[in-house]
Amino acid sequence: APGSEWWRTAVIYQIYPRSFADASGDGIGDLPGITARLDDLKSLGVDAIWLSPFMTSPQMDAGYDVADYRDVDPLFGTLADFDEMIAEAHARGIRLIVDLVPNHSSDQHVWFQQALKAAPGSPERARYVFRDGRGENGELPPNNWESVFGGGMWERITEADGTPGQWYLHIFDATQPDFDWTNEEVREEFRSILRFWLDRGVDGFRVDVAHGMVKEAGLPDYAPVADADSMGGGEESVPYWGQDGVHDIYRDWHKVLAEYDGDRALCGEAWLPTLEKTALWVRPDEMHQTFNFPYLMTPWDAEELRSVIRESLDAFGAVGAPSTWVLSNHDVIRHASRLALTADSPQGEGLGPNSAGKPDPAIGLSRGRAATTLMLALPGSAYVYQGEELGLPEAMEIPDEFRQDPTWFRTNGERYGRDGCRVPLPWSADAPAFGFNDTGASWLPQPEEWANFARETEEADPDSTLNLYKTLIAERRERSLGTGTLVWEDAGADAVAFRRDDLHVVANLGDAPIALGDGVAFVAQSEPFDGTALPPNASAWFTRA
Ligand code: TEU
Repeated sequence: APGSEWWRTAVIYQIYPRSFADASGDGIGDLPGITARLDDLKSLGVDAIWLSPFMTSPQMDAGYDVADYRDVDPLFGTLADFDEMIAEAHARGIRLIVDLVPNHSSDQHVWFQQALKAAPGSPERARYVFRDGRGENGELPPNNWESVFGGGMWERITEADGTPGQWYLHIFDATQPDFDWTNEEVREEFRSILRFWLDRGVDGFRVDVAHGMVKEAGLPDYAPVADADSMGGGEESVPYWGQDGVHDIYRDWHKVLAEYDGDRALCGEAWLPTLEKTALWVRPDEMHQTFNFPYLMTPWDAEELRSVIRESLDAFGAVGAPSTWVLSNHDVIRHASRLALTADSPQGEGLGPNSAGKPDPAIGLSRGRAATTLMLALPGSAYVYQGEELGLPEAMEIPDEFRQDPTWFRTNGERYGRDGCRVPLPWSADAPAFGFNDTGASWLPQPEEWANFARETEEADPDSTLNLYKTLIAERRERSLGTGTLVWEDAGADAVAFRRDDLHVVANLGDAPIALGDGVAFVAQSEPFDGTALPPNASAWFTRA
């Protein structure tokens, strides 16, 4: 039976568990910490939670390196804690989708440990991508691919590891060996893992690196073009991204989810260069939605923003899928900082305490609020990353000794890495670790000025970012803005302006105020302003008498 298709309009809140709330007091967030804060998410008004990895892991990439797909890492709690968390979320009408990491496992996964010891050509090795090297003695890697995290994409097995000689493939860190998704045993194992969590009541999965699971046959050499960004080389085809074979896997998974109550969703994480390619992920028998990264990547520019919104609605609409909207996540510079950078990649290259690209915090916060005010008026589903509802900026002065992102290590600090968007949340201004726990421990140091962004402080301030998000989410629900279409309006070259029934939405991306005309009754303003001239770096929702 068809379900409610709740994901089509949902506001989905991403929890990065190590940094959300820490009930145990060890400085790392956990599942009981989440359970204790569910009322705060209820009052924010979100429909669902996407929970980043919590499964058993040596944490070499913050849990995106899973050693056991059927258990909770002791850092975060137990399966019983998980069951309690999901029951309490459901009791509040909040759905839960969990992060699934199928492209690669941890090198500590029992299958990989067996593969290391097994012989070349064995069924154990066939679950991963093992190859002989090139050169006279196989001393050169099988091809020239470079890891997304920096350095090579291959590691050679030594005597100490197991049966020496061959190389294994890892798109990310060396501790994250890629599975071979042409292997039926791998496919069967993941169907079983899906069912394990579906049986526990999860409402769906966010599928990590959905675009990387299948590699081009023969693993041909490929070097990204010089100006390639993280989307993988622009328009050209990349032998490890977006290969046709991935679609079979999604069709297969779609069927597994449909065995349940028709209300479970797959959301693919696919960094693809165009919206047309992105929309192929969500054909009717594949994923239910996919992150709109072209939208996230759009700089603070009215014309570019108008066209990415138009193209998103067209591309997803053509396959009958909702568009998604996303501005921040645990891999990119928080949008309250990113939107004030002149030109940069969203992933921290060129950032850092002494970087010339250091954003102006006040402009960043204004633009961040304006961008969200625009986003939450769009039809489709929207993702909110923990802390953006507080207006948190990127933490840009993390001392080296605290850093944990493998990109920092693999590039010898050349890439500033993603730790700056992963700092534990501030809940109360005056408590130890700003109320993240009651011991004061914190795996990354929290900037002092975060006292001003504490949840409790913002609760009490009607003009806070938190109260703006609450208003926007409540009005969005009330007015059913998640469904339907938008009508474009003309408010000048520097504006993004449209109408949703009688609600007018205008964002000002220029340097001069925009006159909104007569009879304006505001429903929401990204920041308070007098009169009916919309200042630069602000957005508003209003009706007209
Ligand atoms: O990210 C996949 C990905 O391709 C990028 O976002 C990547 O993190 C970035 O280019 C690195 O600079 C997913 C997860 O979201 C990320 O946290 C994991 O590290 C990665 O997969 C590996 O599992």
